[in-house]
Amino acid sequence: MAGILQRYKAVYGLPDDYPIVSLNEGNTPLIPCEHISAHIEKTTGVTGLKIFAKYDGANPTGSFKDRGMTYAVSQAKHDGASHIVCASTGNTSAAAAAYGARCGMQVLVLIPKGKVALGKLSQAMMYGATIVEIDGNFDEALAVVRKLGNTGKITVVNSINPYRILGQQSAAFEICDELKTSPDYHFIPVGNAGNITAYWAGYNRYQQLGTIKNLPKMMGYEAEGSAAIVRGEVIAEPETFATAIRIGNPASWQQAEAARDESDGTIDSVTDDEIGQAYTRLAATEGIFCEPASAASVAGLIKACQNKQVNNNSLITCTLTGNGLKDPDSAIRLSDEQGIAKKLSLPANEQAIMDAIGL
Ligand code: AN7
Repeated sequence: MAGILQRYKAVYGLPDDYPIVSLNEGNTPLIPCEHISAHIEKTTGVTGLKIFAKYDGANPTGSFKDRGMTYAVSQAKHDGASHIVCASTGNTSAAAAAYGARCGMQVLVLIPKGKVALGKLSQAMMYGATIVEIDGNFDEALAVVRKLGNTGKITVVNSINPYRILGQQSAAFEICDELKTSPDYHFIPVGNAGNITAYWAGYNRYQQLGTIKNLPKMMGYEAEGSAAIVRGEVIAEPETFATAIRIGNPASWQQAEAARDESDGTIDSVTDDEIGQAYTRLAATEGIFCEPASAASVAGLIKACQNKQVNNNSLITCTLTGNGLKDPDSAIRLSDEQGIAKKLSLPANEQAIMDAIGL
């Protein structure tokens, strides 16, 4: 299927000669999660939830960032840019590098040294970006990127670029198109808070167009060690094993608070342990392998049900922002630590294997 700019050309009001740079992003699976629903019913008493995971790890570079990047890079091309730049915890850099490569632009990425998951780093390298590993965190990298943008010689493709947020609205359009209604609650991880801002704008746009009647409550979740919005203060040294959302000064802070307040939703935090439990539960019971940060949405759903913030029989969507293959180190570590993986060392002998698995 065509990418999001082609598919939603009318909603975006794009002219026919707009130079679309696309990898046929979007159109990602909306997967029912009956096992998570049953687990919630059993452990919290909240019953009858219809839960869907919007699995944006199925995008061409493995994360939701492709939705915004197709628009930001197309617009940069439209404007005659030769160079693009971003700061990134990994996924933005992978997407910028891919879309930049596709249209022959020079791509510069600033990443926190040692804190980018292996798959993401391999992507930026393969797509041929110039990679600057800084001795600092994402927030410090973004501060430098803003200054690089101020030179006027290089286009910033972080989510402070409004085309990124516009493109990311398409995930909300797809959800409503498929469900033929809006969800009651939308759960989403929060790092820079660009995506929660985009979904809220997307749902609002669809309501203005008359495609949906009601708006969901926006339920955003930061990692506890990086929970700037929840704590109401910049966190100088954010921490979490979910490195994608290891962000202490979210760029779209105010917009995220507005989405929360206007939708009567919440922005809360989940611990690394809660994220890790949701991460392995999604894989081992639903067959959905997302990256750790993505699981903050489902960890948030479980926490909200424990807190009785969710009504019985609600229609729920959870964004799973990135693909599990992005971060093989976390996958191997947690599946092992939690006893999800059953690794046996046995001779190449069928009887020994049958004995070991009890058949
Ligand atoms: C998998 O790539 O900020 O709240 O530089 O990769 O819109 O920032 C990534 C963010 C959630 C948070 N899940 O989204 C980057 C970057 C995954 C992510 C988020 C990110 P925002």
